[in-house]
Amino acid sequence: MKFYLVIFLMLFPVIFLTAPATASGEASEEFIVVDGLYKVRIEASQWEFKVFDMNLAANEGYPDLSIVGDTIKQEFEVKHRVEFSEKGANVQFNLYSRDVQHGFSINELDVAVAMNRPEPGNEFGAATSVERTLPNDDVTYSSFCHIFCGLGHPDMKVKFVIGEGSFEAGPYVFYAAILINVGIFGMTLRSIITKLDSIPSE
Ligand SMILES: [Cu+2]
Repeated sequence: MKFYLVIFLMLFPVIFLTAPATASGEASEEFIVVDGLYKVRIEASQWEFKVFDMNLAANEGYPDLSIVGDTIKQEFEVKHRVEFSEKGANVQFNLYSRDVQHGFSINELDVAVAMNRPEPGNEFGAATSVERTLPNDDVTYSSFCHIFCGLGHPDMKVKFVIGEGSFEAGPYVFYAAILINVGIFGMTLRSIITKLDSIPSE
């Protein structure tokens, strides 16, 4: 009994941290291309970029996401990682801020755009947009906010995977870290059980 209790207590934070990430109902990461053009809506707020597939939304009957409620909009939302499987296509970024001034940069595409702060009473600032041609390579680009917007500013990042994307060390580092943690967990568990065994049971 003690044994299972210890295991449960130690696994609790792991289960708790992992569950929301796997259970979220976000749209697919792969965006839809229409006539060689990806249309991306980005809403910046402190401190994240919300990314919406405008082509998918238009297909589903929502051509203007500015007038659509957050609940419906979530169906077209992707966070952190977007896939453009068609290399060499064009991409149009439509950028909106929901609070302070933010920036949107992709170094490799020569994009560095400032987003407008909303006027009092408005939900979004005036749109800024930029259009670029994607490369014909399998490559992954990172976008980030380049205008300091407060505490969480460094966390404002989205990855754009073009074609197959470039090699990413991230997942390997992640699994290596899990292996190390499992090792530490095993050793800790062993010493806890040894200690528990030395306590006389009721
Ligand atoms: Cu920022």
